Amino acid sequence: MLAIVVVPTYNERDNIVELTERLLALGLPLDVLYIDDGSPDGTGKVADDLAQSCSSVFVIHREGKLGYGSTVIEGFRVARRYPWVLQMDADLSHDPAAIPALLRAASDHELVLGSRYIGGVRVIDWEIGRVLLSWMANGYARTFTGMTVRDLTSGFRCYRRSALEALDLAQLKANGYGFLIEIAYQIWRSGGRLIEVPSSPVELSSRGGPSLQGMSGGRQDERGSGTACPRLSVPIGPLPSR
Ligand SMILES: Nc1nc2c(ncn2[C@@H]2O[C@H](COP(=O)(O)OP(=O)(O)OP(=O)(O)O)[C@@H](O)[C@H]2O)c(=O)[nH]1
Ligand SMILES: [Mg+2]
Repeated sequence: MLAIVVVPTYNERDNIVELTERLLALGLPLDVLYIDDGSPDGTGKVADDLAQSCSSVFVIHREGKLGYGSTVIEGFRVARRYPWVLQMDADLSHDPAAIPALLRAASDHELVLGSRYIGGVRVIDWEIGRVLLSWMANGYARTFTGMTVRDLTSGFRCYRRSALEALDLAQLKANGYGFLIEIAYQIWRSGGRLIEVPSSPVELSSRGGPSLQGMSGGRQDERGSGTACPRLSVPIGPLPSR
């Protein structure tokens, strides 16, 4: 199995080193793709340094702040060559330790959502008003679309490649939370199977699924940083840069 984690970044200089370490510590054959919109705080340079020292980290630089949705779409274009594409935020609000559960569930689903609403609401540092807004937006979207999953606005997700290939990206209108709902809806409407797993590993599901054993086995990185990087089965090749 081979997956890529698409991470939009804007002013995340203080977070991406820890995020990268936590992703690599999973010991899974994951690539990481940071897409930075010219962050004024120098995130792009930190990401370049990470890519320099670890062959499974890649960076796309864009010149201006083009928004979250546009960034994720850019990531999809590059990432579609991977069987599974994960999407997460850089601000450490999404716990990499939940990724094995997302991948397990993705073996028989087109879209897996890392849900904040399974087993109680789990959000870090959110004011109550925001929790309610998110909760209501999700309720409204479920009523409106007929989908039954609860956290449609979760930006912590795993897509099966076929689902990404089938997306009509030109149809996506929103650039924020709505964009996440639109994608889920497109996948669901075309017959895709959706499922939620807890976005925190605390309550990892014991559901069946393919074993992730054998996916671990970090090795010394070829670029010699000393960082143990997961082994790539298929090289991604050069990425477009802007
Ligand atoms: N490349 C890029 N990344 C962005 C842009 N806007 C936000 N991001 C990133 O997208 C992810 C989600 O953005 P956040 O600002 O955390 O959004 P949020 O979680 O709704 O808001 P917070 O509660 O403030 O964390 C983070 O990794 C951001 O760095 C953008 O315009 N371009
Ligand atoms: Mg955030």
